[in-house]
Amino acid sequence: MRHDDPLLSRGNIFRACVYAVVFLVLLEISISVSFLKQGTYRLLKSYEFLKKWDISRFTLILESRNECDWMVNATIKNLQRILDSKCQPVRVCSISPPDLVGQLETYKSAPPYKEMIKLYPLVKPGGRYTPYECISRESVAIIIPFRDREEHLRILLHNLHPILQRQQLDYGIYVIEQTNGTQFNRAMLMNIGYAESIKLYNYTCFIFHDVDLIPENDRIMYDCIGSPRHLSCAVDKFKYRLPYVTLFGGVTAIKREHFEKVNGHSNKFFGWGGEDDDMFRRLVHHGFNISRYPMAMSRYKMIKHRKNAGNRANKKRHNLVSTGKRRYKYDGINKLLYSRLAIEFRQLHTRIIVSINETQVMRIHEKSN
Ligand code: UD2
Ligand code: MN
Repeated sequence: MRHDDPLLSRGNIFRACVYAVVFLVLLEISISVSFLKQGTYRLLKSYEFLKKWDISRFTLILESRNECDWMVNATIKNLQRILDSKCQPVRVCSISPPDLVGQLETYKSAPPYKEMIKLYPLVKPGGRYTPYECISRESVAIIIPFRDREEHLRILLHNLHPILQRQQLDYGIYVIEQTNGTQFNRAMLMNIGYAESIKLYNYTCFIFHDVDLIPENDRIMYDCIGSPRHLSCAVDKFKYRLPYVTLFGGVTAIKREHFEKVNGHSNKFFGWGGEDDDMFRRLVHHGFNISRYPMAMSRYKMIKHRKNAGNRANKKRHNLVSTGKRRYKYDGINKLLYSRLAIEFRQLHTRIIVSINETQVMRIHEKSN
């Protein structure tokens, strides 16, 4: 070995040491950065997951720790479901949701709102609900024409919310209340429900729902896949038989585009009767087939009631129905004249209070004819 070998000079050995140290430091830094990155990545992923899941539900779980057992149990059950889905990408909801039970014992009474609110903690103000375990195929507005039937409404809400949640629907419940002083106009209230609800959310499906009809089976899907559907075929009041084939009263489901194509319901029917027959004819006139579930399944209970004083049988109804075709184009959602007096986002429904001036409404349509 030669002592003057330039490769082994002190300077070179020193430099090699320095390079080695620098190399090790850089290696260390890059490893930590990559760990950090993974950590951040994981953090971001879990944040995204929480965001998808909806932070408010998470908060709800934390808050509910101090609440009664049922609330904790309900939220734990929901949490379990999410874990069961193994945090996989959220999928589209099935057309046959897994939690349906079929024939139901209906609730014939309901607790006061203060109590009922606690039973449905996942319903957001305004009666809105969106499933977290899957993405709904459509968004559904339940429209309830209403006046002076508070108890019926409470019972209906108590029955509907759990069913709609099991059906995994992205839904909102809208109660359209007509002020006193004029004859009740069910069909026009349903048109108003359509017009007001689409201002609030992009609904693609409408369920028009009498306040006194309670579904007896949760397989009666409140969606609009396919043609317009008459849901309340078998009502206990009519001995579970269809009084006549073209009946379209009670509860109906209509896709937004179909509803718009027929210009909605007529606005001309003040008082009881005829408006449902007019809608049936409208739909058929525009080429739609009306579908129904089997009679054994689409069963409803009607809460017992008398005819309301503000909803006297409409003497003009037969004439209006037989001449309806002339008005379809002018009499509907394209000519809606009403005043919205209030909109209230209550815990289990949105209440929209409107006044309708019969003389003005009838006059508009005369001019258009
Ligand atoms: C039948 C129809 C209904 C409608 C009506 C004629 C069925 C099952 N039902 O119901 O859809 O065609 O005949 O107009 O075929 N309402 C109030 N307050 C009132 C009056 C009516 O909230 O003062 C609302 C409420 O949602 C009620 C609906 O309008 O369920 C129909 O009125 P009804 O229940 O008095 O009439 P009914 O049972 O003969
Ligand atoms: Mn009724």
